Amino acid sequence: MDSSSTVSLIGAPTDIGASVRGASMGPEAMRVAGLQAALEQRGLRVLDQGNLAGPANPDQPAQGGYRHLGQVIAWNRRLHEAVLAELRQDRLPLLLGGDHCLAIGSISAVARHCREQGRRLRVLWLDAHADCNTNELTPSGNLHGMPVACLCGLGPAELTRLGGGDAPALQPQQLRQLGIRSVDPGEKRLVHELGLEVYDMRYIDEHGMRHAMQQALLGVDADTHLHLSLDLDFLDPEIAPGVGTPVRGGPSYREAQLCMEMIADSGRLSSLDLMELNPALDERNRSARLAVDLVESLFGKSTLMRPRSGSTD
Ligand code: B3U
Ligand code: MN
Ligand code: MN
Repeated sequence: MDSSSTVSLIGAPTDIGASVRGASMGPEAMRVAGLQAALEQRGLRVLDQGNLAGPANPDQPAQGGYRHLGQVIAWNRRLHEAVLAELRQDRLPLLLGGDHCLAIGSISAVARHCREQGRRLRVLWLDAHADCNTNELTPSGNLHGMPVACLCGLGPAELTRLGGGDAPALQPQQLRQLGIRSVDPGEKRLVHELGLEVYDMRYIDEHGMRHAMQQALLGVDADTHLHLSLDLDFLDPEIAPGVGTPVRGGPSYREAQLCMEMIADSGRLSSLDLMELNPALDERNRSARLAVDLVESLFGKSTLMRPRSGSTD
């Protein structure tokens, strides 16, 4: 990612995978908070591709352990195509969610592009939740609690095979989860079975964000495509109240900034999901403004003292 790069904003205004309504308004709230101008300030070119269209939210109960599966498939298919088109034009896709079920479309497109280009992929998943349920394990049927399992091949074929072919989009070893503090009992077993590398809040409390991020970024090199999937409920709800499923005890403002700065310092960020902003629950758009603030750090608006490149200690 250099300063001549182009970022493409893709809005996906839906809350189809959640039970708390309102994430559908997320894309517009981030635009109102000045996302485009902030990126341009960082020297990036920005193309706002507008919002995708898709089925409305019928607010139905779960069937076979899934709520709104048909609609979730329709949204993710469109998103997969849209993200892939941007990657093929050498642009950095920035998904404006929308609930986190949309990461299935976004990350499956990134994984497909990396496979086609022979590039390594590392996915950082920042979230209060592990998002690793299946239709059998889920307490809610909400698909925003299942994208990690789907991306690893566990889920309905229409979602696990979005990019064509029959391999899952991701190998569990390509993922790193940070900030996790709410996991359902069956989901916990699956996280262990898959062998996911998780830096939960306990780890961050004991070892610090700096060490957790150093671990999460280990092995990222010049050939690595780094994807960040940022669920805004990763952040402590005291600083980011505008989310549908807040969980107390998340990273502070300073911890979140450090996390973004370390991603920026890696120089490898190549695609990004900004998910689960719920303006209906926000206070005067402050969570959206915080998201923009963090995005600025992700793209290098940093402190004066930068670590020497290559130094990791
Ligand atoms: N694990 C719960 C809650 C949840 C997951 N992701 C969000 N909420 N945002 C579930 O319903 O799967
Ligand atoms: Mn999530
Ligand atoms: Mn979450």
